[in-house]
Amino acid sequence: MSDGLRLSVDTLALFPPDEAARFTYVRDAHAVGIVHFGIGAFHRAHQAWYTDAAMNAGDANWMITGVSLRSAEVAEQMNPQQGLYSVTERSASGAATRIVGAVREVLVAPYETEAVIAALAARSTHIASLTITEKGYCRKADGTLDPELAGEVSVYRYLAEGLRRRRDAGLAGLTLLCCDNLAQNGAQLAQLMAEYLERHDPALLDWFEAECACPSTMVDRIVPATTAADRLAVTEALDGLADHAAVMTEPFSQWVIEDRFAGPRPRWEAVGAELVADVAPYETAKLRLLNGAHSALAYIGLTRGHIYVHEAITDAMIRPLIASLMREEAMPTIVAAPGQDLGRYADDLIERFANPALQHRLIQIAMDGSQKIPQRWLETLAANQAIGRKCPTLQAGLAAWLTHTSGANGPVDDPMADMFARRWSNSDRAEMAAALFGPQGQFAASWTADEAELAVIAAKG
Ligand code: CS2
Repeated sequence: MSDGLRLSVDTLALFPPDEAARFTYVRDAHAVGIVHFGIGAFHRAHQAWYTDAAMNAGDANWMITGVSLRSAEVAEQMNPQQGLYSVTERSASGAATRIVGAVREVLVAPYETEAVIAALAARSTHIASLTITEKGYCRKADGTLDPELAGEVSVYRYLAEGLRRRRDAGLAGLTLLCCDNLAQNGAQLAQLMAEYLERHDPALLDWFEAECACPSTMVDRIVPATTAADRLAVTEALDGLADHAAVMTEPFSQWVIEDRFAGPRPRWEAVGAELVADVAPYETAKLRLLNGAHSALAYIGLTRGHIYVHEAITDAMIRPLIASLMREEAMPTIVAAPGQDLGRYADDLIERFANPALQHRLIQIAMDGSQKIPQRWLETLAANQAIGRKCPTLQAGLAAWLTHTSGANGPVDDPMADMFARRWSNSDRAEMAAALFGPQGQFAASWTADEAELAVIAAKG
């Protein structure tokens, strides 16, 4: 990208304070209230966007310190812009770009460990939120903590040190807010954090359990990876200013949060979030319908030569499969909350997937399948199995995923990629299907296929 004039606090003056185009609060007047791990495009288009709206509506002291766990890329994009970035909502009827001011700075944890811990231990901080993707939680197949993976470089280490410092300083605990697509994500984070502390700092465990809270959340907004062409379009929308941290998204967004915080929180409910007593029905519906359908579109769509979600959903062979996955296989496994209309949700999802302006690549969704499939598909399969019902579409999905793990769609981007490659080098499809979904298989803790199902998964693709 050229080094033309760039979005920053100085160039912001080009935009009159108009809520539609930019935030209107005075950033320097606000303290940091949130430390966020995993400051990728999704966080910027979702939680940071809600928090920005809350401050715009008069809420105070909820600036965000972003933390990257590994790469310096986002820090390099955002820090020269003092954390400013734009969110562009795209649909068939057009695009709207708005500048968000809620992020103060981005720290790169491996190089700025002390600054990360100090941010967690600051008096003004009340929330540590996370979008570190499924693999960031370092879980074994049975959902417990993998102590080796969690050892040195995981999020747990920073959280544990930050919490210890708070306790030692006599400060209040934090709310740890998991915003990743895991089932019962708050309860999982609480359990994994407790397992980590048992090993590394057992004396902190009681304090953690008494003083901190891990509410569950359902987060929803489709955010494709930003491309060079997107950045050029944003430069035009920003009257010639370049935004190296620009994010693209759909107009839709939803955030359902369990209202169980350890301390203060932003008034997110004033800007569209839903604070509820029980997130489970929303979270389960989102994982099994939206994310479940997404993964099926990805693996089946890729095997049929598609590149984008909106192409796959209009494929006359795929569309009815996605409808049946949602309506016949996933929906009957979910007990809706009062007022939650699952049929309408499924219809709306088909429309959202068909948004031609999003350019959402199937290969982006296809990554990390080993981490996603248990809560997106295997829980649905297990629930149906318990009442003796078969799931032909999910079986077709598993067959397509099996094909994907062989490298048929290009390099396999997955923490289990090495294991897949090793096994594929001396196994046929039937052996692979059994190694993954048979009684002794990799995913047996979530769901086990019977002989007939194994044959279907092995035969297709
Ligand atoms: C997608 C999700 O990449 C994926 O696996 O299924 O990121 C999805 O776009 C979001 O969860 C939508 O809220």
